[in-house]
Amino acid sequence: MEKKLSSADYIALEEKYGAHNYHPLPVVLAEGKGVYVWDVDGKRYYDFLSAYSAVNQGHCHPKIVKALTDQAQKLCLTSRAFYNDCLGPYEKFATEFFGYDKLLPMNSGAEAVETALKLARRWGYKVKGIPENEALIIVCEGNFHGRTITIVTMSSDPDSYSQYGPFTPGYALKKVLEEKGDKVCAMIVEPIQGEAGVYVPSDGYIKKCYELCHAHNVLFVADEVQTGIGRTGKMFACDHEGVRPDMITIGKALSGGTLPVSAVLADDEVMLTILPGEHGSTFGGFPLAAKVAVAALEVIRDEKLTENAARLGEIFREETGKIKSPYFKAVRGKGLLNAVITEPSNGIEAWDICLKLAERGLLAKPTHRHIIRFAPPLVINEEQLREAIGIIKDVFESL
Ligand code: IF1
Repeated sequence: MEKKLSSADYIALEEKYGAHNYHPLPVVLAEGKGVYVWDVDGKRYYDFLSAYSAVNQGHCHPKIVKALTDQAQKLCLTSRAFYNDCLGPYEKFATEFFGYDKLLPMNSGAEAVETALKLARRWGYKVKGIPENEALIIVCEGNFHGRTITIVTMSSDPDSYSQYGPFTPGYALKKVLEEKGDKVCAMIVEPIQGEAGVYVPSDGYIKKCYELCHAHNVLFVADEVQTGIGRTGKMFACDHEGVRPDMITIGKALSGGTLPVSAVLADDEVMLTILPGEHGSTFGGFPLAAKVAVAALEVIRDEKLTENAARLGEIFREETGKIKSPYFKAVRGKGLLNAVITEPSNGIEAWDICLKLAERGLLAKPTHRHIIRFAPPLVINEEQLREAIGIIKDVFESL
């Protein structure tokens, strides 16, 4: 019988054998179900991170797990060298579900974003007629779109890009549109900046960007890897402003947190600028992903998780907004993507507050020194939400 390892043992293993590219909270999880996760000692927590919005459908959703395990016994991976009986039906389901002509399947969110950047440049050269190698892409201050070298080239956060140069040329901020609009192929934006600290843009900002882009024949690309699939109380965060982007990147909850499954959605004019053999990935859209993604989207639809996020998000912001504590500054967000802005002082930072929340059975993580993101699975019910809000209030008011 193997000796039962303690939390400290597991942490030591990662410390010794794993790259130190994260600084996790000292909690070692072993099980997850719905809104709850359990650590190796059996302690239960509310999961208010949802793996950065990948677990919208709740941990180990039975319908999604069944789709995964059923398909895993039949056929996992064919590569795109051949057709299979899962990808076409998934692409049909998802393009009708989201209202786009086509879907290009990838794995991680970063790969979906890279694919969107390639599609945008390809469209720029082949459709807009930008001279080869001169296409520009507009990005926003404070963006987070992933961690590949091209993507961190666009970042304005030194933690993301420093000492990873030389960088991929061709990215500029919004202000360049007027001066060099003829060379700009696209603008890419997170409708709500997650990593930057759940920055909800002012009403009309997304629509204004969309209109500005279209005034200069520039593609408006929304990165909804984190905000999409019901998280903000609409299917896409762009839906809050009635904007239908020319391209959307999705990921995370597209698999309900079971596998890395991402995709780019676009209409034919953009999507068909990439010809057979000009882009791809070994696992992109593989049968397991195709079946899991359909099940994950059916859960969002059938359990009305988007509507639940809208209703419970209002309660979350209203109730946490009543917190009386010198360490509590504000709460902001949309749907169930929210963040509390703390007032670090007396040596107490967001990290310390998250440690106290964990002691009280609620997991959340700071996005910066002073911002704590709260994003539970969208399957949470009002009773669970109110209990969690009670924990948050108690912790802040007892600091
Ligand atoms: C980490 C952040 C969130 C994303 C948006 C693309 C991607 C992400 C809007 C890339 C990924 C993840 C990455 C993960 C933590 C998490 C994160 F803190 F890093 F920034 F959510 F805010 N577009 N976000 O949010 O998708 O390649 O990761 O599948 O790197 O620790 P990915």
